[in-house]
Amino acid sequence: MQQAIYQFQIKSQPLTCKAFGNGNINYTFLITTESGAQYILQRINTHVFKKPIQLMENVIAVTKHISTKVDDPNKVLHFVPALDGKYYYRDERRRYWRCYEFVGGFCLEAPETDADFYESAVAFGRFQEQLADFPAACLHETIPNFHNTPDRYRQLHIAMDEDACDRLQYVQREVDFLLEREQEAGSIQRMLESGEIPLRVTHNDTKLNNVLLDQRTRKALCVLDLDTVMPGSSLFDFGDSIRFGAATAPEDVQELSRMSMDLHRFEVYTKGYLDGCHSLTNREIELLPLGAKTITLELASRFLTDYLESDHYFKTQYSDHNLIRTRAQLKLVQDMEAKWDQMHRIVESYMGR
Ligand code: GN1
Ligand code: MG
Repeated sequence: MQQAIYQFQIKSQPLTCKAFGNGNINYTFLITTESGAQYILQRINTHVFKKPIQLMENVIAVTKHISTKVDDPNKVLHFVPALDGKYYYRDERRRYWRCYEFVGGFCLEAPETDADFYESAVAFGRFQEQLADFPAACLHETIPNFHNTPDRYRQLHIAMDEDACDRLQYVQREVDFLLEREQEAGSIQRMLESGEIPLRVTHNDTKLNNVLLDQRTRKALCVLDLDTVMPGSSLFDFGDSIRFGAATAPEDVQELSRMSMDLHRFEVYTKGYLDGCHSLTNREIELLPLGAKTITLELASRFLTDYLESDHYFKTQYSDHNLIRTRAQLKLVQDMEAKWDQMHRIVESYMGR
């Protein structure tokens, strides 16, 4: 049993504790209690989230805002206060914990049906819509420059210059691929800065496995993992869902021939996202394919940076894991490029609706 659970105001005696989910950053446990009530206990990764108290202020503000907009209490997360009333507990080793009620439901690593993927798209679209009137100025920036793609490239350049563990020699092809696309990858950030596309309050980590689906109906209950809710671009929220959920293989597949982008799934998600969120401008809709490509390049450069810096950021299961992830993302980019015109035709059919 993780002792931290006893520091939260849960209503019944904890019985079991199991590692839960597949997050790459935090440490997550499912706690089952005597009464049958279940809780998620999470240890926040403070190497990644340097200001956990501010992070929890964001998460609580966002969930409170959403709870005023939903008809069903299961459609938003309910955080449990610690014994002192705060929404986190700091243990004697200065590790930060939080806890929320778990009402059941499940997350998918890949859509099993189109309907699953459509549901997740509506959930993320709706999330965007629910936060459209959230006062963005109240949000702390939990990870500065999180989806600032030029800044991610800048960090890659630093990692290459330093080459701290002599790994650059193994990744020349991957580096070349990324650098050939550096200009294009920075264009969304530049459009945000010039005001050509709006800055919105976005989720910023819209993987399919961050959506909780109802066990019985398979309808989306709510969106999880609110740590990166910050001002950002809808293009990245859309794009990250495509990168993860419209891919034909997991993000760390070794056999690159298995990795491609499923155009049909791309269309399903486009429809769902725009059904959930009505406020995108035509310019944003037109740029959705670029959102998918940019976020995939950005994550590839983050994985590669982490590989060059000896894997201190993402959890890894074996020594080349971040390199394998990089290659899988680049293969996905390559396939998007091959399908570029078709992706455009799809999104254009949704413009002006
Ligand atoms: C991390 O923890 P998880 O798996 O939901 C990461 C995302 C990446 C993702 C890649 C805070 O998210 O940005 O896209 O891994 N989160 C953070 O799987 O860096
Ligand atoms: Mg997650």
